[in-house]
Amino acid sequence: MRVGFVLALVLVMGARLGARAPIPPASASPRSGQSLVVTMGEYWFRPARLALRVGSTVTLRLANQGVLAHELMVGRGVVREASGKPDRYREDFFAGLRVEVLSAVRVKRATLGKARPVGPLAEKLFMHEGMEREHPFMVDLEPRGTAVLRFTVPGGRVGSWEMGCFEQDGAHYLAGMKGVVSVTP
Ligand SMILES: [Cu+2]
Repeated sequence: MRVGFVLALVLVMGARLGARAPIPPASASPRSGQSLVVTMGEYWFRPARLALRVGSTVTLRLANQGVLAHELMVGRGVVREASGKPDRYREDFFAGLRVEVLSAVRVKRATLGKARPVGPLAEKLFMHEGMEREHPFMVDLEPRGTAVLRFTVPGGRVGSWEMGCFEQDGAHYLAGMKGVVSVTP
């Protein structure tokens, strides 16, 4: 009786799993892809901690749910202007990375830095910032703006990074709009 019940339960669960999630192709391993959603508002990132794995292809969905424009930069070492206002990161997480732009809606501004854009949407998004190589990779979204980026995490990025928004002359950063991006092997 009990065995029959367990068997029935397994069958029901199996049927559900089968209906919801098609079996991935053989080439896809659990480590190969990460899908992350990061929302932004006054003055936060949610979640405020991201965990990335070396070698994984990350699909990052950014959404501005605030009433002000917000940006995402990921780096290390805050660069301050002469006035002392935080402006950007010295070391850019995205430098040298291929970044594919899968979608971009209500983008206020975007800088490519030393990242390499992939696809027609990326070329369009970064077209006006072609010469601004000193600035880190950055995507700044208007309220209700969204962007979907895809990149693969290289081995040299292991360690702790920071994500931050430096909008309004660094005021957002000073108000606490930052988070931790940890990269594990
Ligand atoms: Cu902000």
